Amino acid sequence: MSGRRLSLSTLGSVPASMRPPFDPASIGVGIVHLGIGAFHRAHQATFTQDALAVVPGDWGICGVTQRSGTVQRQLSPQDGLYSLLERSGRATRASVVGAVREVLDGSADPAAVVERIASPEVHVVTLTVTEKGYRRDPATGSLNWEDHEVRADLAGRDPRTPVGQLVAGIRARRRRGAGGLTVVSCDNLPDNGAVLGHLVSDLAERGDDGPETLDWIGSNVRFPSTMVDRIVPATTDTDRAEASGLLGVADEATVVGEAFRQWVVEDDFAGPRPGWEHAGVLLVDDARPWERAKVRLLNGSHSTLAYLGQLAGCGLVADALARPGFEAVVRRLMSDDVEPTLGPLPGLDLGGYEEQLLARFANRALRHRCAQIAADGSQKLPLRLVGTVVDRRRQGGEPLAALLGIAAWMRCAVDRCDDRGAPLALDDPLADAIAERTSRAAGPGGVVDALLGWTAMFPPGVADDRFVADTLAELLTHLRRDGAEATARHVTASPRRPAGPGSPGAPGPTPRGRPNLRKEPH
Ligand code: NAI
Ligand code: CS2
Repeated sequence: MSGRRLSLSTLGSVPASMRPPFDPASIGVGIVHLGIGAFHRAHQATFTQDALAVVPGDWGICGVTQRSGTVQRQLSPQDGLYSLLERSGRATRASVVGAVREVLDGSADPAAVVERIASPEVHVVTLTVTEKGYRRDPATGSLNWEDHEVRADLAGRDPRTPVGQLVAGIRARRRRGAGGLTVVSCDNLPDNGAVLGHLVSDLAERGDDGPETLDWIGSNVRFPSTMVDRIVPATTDTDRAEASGLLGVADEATVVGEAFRQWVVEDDFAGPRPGWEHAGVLLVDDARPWERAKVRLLNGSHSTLAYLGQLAGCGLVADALARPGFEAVVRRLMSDDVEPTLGPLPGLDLGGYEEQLLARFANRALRHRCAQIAADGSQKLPLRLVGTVVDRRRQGGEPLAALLGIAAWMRCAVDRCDDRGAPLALDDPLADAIAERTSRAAGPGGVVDALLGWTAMFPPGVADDRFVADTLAELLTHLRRDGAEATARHVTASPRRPAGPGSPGAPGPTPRGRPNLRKEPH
């Protein structure tokens, strides 16, 4: 390879079948994306590219990195161009995406981000800033006003938090008469549109022109909820080398994904939008049932596999799925624990969807690491597993598989070692708080009580449910003594409680419950 790099000037040397279906230089910016990480480039940007192939328009994307200049250094020398490597089994398909037209470094130049959001040519802002990027207090649903970045934005600096950037850009739009705006969260958060709208309104209200800005938001800004899905592992140097070989020019910004992708968006826009429906995007009245099903079935299973897999010494989630007993845990999680908590999903074949999920997890070509999925557990588990436990207990159920996923997280987060005693890193914004809360805990019961009483992860009342507390302590004891595979067998050999949706009785403070775990002779 000549050492040349992918760019508008070298795009002509890339195999024609891999090039974008339009001239990237011909499209103006109409979208700002906050959090231009791997997932945006493999998901929303590809849907936008495909929509532009059918309905041309100025829907180029201005991507904003939030915490480092790495992605800007990867994309800007390439005129925003990058390749997507779709991996399924032994086949890899490369294509160049030309929808990203500009990349800003939000930490180095926050004023430029605000200016872009405020420009009248921009009609849509999308976000993938990770669950932690919203800096939300789970106990109140509002911003975490103690967060040092939120406080710094409130003190009047050029904003560096996504919510701060949105509020500053919306304020400027109002002052300039730049027209309405649609803000689309594409993070794995149930009811992500309403969550983000609440945070934006909370912060806007605290400004000098709070009432006027709130009124303007109410009439001119929309926050549709979405469900987003495509498994996109972090890119490796091996991926970059493979992409460069396939393209014939160096690509520093390639991303990897499975062939499967799905995007469900509420049809609630303040103004114009790309013709996403022409790319297969589902525009619906209410995305919440879709997001709940996806976050609880896919992401709840993903996290459970990731933690059990880490304890069992598995590097890849595909390896974890192949470990004896782990697939049975995931199947029980989906069928017994999650399904009864899902509302009606007209037209969705749940059984087929679940089988498809298992096949997607088994796609070893993605090389999706357990450690990546296991990261940020304090932010992910409340949405992926704790909600399932709370709802199942309200129905009188015994969600053992979901509780095993939580217990496996506790083992990873607190003991920080696997079943062979090898160290496990804890990549979590609340790692210090977890250590602080559990450092003096006496035994598994002490660890469980210390964590269940932590409203940053567990809603009030969960700690009062002795079945939950006792089962978690029992599972943590098993995990420490017998390891992940043996504990998985315990759970899947335990009797299944048929209590279904609508069973009477909220859990409330129940008498000291005994977990329904079959005891194996030691
Ligand atoms: P990534 O690490 O490639 O990108 C994360 C982006 O979020 C970066 O731009 C980073 O600057 C920004 N960010 C991280 N922490 C932040 C904070 N505290 N404040 C503001 N910005 C912050 O990760 P990737 O793969 O792009 O995933 C991002 C999000 O997309 C996930 O957290 C999830 O919500 C969603 N998603 C990811 C999928 C995947 O398979 N990777 C699939 C479905 C949804
Ligand atoms: C994964 C998700 O890293 C993780 O937490 O569970 O990013 C998962 O790959 C996506 O939600 C799939 O759509």
